[in-house]
Amino acid sequence: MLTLFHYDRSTAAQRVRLGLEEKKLEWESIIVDTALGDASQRPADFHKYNPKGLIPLLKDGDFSIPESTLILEYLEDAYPDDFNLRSKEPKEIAKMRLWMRKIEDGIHVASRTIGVCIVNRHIYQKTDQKQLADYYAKMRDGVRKSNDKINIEMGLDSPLLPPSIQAFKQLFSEMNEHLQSHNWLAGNNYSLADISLVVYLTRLGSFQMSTLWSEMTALNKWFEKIISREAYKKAVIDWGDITAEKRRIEGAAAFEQIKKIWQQEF
Ligand SMILES: N[C@@H](CCC(=O)N[C@@H](CS)C(=O)NCC(=O)O)C(=O)O
Repeated sequence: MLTLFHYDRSTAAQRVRLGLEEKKLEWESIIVDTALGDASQRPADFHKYNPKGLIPLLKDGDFSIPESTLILEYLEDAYPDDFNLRSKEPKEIAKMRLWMRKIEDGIHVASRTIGVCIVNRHIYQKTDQKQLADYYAKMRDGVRKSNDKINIEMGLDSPLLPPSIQAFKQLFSEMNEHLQSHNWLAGNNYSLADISLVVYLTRLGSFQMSTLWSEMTALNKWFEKIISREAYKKAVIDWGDITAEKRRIEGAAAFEQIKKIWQQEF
């Protein structure tokens, strides 16, 4: 039996749920939602399976694996007979992994920076400060912790915000250019690359930012194609986002400043 430790709005969890739903695999859900600054949500032995203490974490019987992109590859290897999200063609696999690599090369960290600067900082300011101190004491990734500290203190004036916005502008532009002459990111087939990156359009869109890339027609067509799939409904829409309202309000308030950064040449 597959068990996924996750929570509604996590982009990393969304991509794993997309993989599970596209492959129509049965899985059990266990919610571990520390993102509001509550470390007590983690099961006692969680760090044994994921030293970073983050979700998603997948269990397949007595085997456990963290890291969303590795979980997706594991599902392709372990369940090859179900709907295929990875080509058998070495060159297409390499192209797929190059797109996915961008996530760990900065995009996921940039997404957290944008989230903390726009909305989480307001949430954390209202959180019980003892609970929040415990959350940060238990955060094992020192870079994540110091980035959060800067972003909570400085919000939209954080020096980490402009390069994070620019990282997305660059990514979306590259995707748009590629998609002008290809149906999917890895070439001919819908793949792990598509489901891994689509979640960031959803995330930045939740901050009311999508007009920034409204002219990127190929990217938007690709997005529409994915969000109309049944798996996207099940994996993303149906799970929802308990912070959606806050994202919408704080995103709208931050829009002019974000737009200025987006329009700067770097
Ligand atoms: N590289 C990891 C990143 C995982 C990650 O950042 N997880 C976030 C949610 S997207 C998390 O657990 N957040 C909880 C917290 O911030 O306390 C992956 O791709 O799985």
